[in-house]
Amino acid sequence: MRWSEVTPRSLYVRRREFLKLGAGSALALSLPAFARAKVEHGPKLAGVTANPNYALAEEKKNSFEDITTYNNFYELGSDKSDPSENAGKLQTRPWTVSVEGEVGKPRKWDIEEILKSFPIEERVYRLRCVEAWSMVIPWDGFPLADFLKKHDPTSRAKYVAFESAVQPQMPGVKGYAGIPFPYLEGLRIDEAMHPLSLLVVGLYGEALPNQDGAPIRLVVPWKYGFKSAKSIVKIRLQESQPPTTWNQYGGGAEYGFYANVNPDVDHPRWSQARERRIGELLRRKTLMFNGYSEVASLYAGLDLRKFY
Ligand SMILES: Nc1nc2c(c(=O)[nH]1)N[C@H]1C(S)=C(S)[C@@H](COP(=O)(O)O)O[C@H]1N2
Ligand SMILES: [Mo]
Repeated sequence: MRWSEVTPRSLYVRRREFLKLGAGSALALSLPAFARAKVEHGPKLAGVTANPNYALAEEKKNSFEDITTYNNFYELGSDKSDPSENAGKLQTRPWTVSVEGEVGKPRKWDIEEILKSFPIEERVYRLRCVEAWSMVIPWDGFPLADFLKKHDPTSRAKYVAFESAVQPQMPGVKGYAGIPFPYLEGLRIDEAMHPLSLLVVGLYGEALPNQDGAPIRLVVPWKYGFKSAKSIVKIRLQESQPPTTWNQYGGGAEYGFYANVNPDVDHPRWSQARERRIGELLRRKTLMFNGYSEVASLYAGLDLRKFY
């Protein structure tokens, strides 16, 4: 096995230090506490109720430390440990989320108004990154559908486009880090309205840490993690399919617009059949739709190889 296949998150975090020590993986594996990056806890969220329909009791949750120190957030850097180390570079107040396009009631929301207007529930979801690692995360948030309906979508609203923040002090947005910014994502309207689609404002009952996409992000658990845009500033309903960052990357040959988790459709450069749950050594099988088979009806009649 290669180092990257047996290396738990904690070793990536302080990998260079381990390499400097010349520690073999056996020694390194016995020292996880030493490897932890310092994690800042956010303020407790008030009035969060656990939604029993999404308790995912059969899965072991990843730790707060896993979820907040092993991240993808290119605006804060491209290594897994960069977002937590650079978390302070994202300014989350004041924060405005603008809802525009094909809606009867466009609106600019201050984040505090959003937090007051929607009851927050806890949902434990699997997250499957397109890079073939995964976690189980207790998110705090509210259905995207509830939020969108407040703006009276018109009959021409066929898609929803999401735009993430770009702030000049974010270290990843300065040069060209491999993808252009702002980070853009999109869903078809029926995907956005599906009860699983969540706007997330916290995890483990605490305000969302910056590295996980504070103050508000999307989580779409049956799709590869890159669909779940972080630190959202704009939501636009529109008639045409929006351009998205990763779908445009590589001329569209690597990452589809739909990007549903599918063990049968490999990425051009690696297999999607299995995944490494962060914190576990052996790979496990990836489940169709990441285990959320209730979304299958959204794609009836679509060739999931062509529209992956
Ligand atoms: N704005 C923005 N959103 C993003 C990303 C990003 O780089 N920028 N990375 C995506 C990817 S590839 C994944 S796997 C998830 C990771 O979320 P997490 O770090 O909270 O686990 O965020 C997604 N959302
Ligand atoms: Mo990802």
